[in-house]
Amino acid sequence: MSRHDGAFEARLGSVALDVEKTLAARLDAGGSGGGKHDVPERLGAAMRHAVLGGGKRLRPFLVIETARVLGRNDNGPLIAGCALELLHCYSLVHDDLPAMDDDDLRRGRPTVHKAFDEATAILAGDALLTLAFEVMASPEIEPDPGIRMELVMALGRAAGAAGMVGGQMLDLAAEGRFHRGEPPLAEKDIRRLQAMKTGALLAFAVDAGALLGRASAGERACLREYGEALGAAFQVADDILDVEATESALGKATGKDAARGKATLVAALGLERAKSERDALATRAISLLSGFDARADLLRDAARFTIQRRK
Ligand code: GRG
Repeated sequence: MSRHDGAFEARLGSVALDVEKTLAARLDAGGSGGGKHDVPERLGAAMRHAVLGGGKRLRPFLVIETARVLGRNDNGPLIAGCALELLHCYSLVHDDLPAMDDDDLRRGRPTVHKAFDEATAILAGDALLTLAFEVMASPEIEPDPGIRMELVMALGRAAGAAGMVGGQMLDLAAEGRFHRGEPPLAEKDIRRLQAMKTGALLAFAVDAGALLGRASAGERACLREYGEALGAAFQVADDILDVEATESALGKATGKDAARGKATLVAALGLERAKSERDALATRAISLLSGFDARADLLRDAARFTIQRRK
C-alpha cells in the first residue's frame, strides 16, 4: 500500500522543522509580538515546553500540503498550520491534567503540570488557545480578510463545544465520570465522539488548506470528506497503538484506554475488526482524492502514514 521512496517522511520532517522554527520565534517574541506587556517568565517557559521539541506536526503538514495541491506555495499556510498546532498543543496540555486523563508523559517528556504545576499548565493551555486565534487572524496568513474570518470561525467551530471540546466531554462521560454505571456507547456514538474529539481538528487542517488554496466548491467538498475519513482513521489507529505500542515508542503511557473503560472502536469491535476499519477508512480517504492528479500524492501518503505510524 505504501510508496517506499521516503518522500512523505522527508516532507513531514521538513515541515516539522519549519513549524518548530516559526513557533520558537513566535513564542520567544512573547506570542505574536503585538502585546504591550511582557509574558510572565514562568508562563512563557511552560508554553514553550508544551509546544517545542516534539510532535509529528501532522496538522500543519495537512494545511500546507492541501494548499500546495491547489497551487499555493507561499508562507501563509505554514503560519495557519502553526496557529492550529498551538491550539492542538493546548488540547494536549489540558488533556494531560489530573482532572482529565492524568498523564505524566507526553512526547517523551514530562507533561506540563509535571514539569511546572497544575495552575501553570491550565494557564499555559489557555494562553496557547488564545494565541492560536490571534495568529490565525494575522494578515501574514492571507491578505483577504474575508478568508481570514472564515478560518477563524471554522477553527472556533472545530475546536469548541460541538467539536473537540464536546468530544472530550463525551469521552469523559463515557468513562462514567459523571454518572456511575454508564452503559457502553453504541458503535455509532463512539464514531461521533471520535469525529468530534480528534476528527474535527484534522478535518479543519485540510479545510484550511482548501480555503487558502481557493478550492472550488467541488474540490473543497472532496477534501473535506478526505479530512474526515483521515481523522477517523487516525483515531482508530490511536486506539490500536494504545493496545499494541510501547510507552517508549509512543512517548506517552499506553494501555490506559482499557484500564479506564474508554469508549474506543477497539473496545466495541475487538482488535482485528478495528484494524480492518482503520485500513478501510484510509482507503476511503485515498479514494476521495481521485479527482486530483499526482500533486496530491503526499496527501495520499498522509492517509497511509496515519494507519502505519508507530507513534
Ligand atoms: C482537553 C479540550 C481538550 C481536548 C482534548 C487532544 C485531545 C482532546 C485528547 C488527547 C487524547 C488523545 C490521545 C486523543 C487521540 C488523538 C490525538 C489528538 C492524539 C495526539 O495527536 P498526535 O498523535 O500528537 O498528532 P503529536 O504529539 O504528534 O502532536
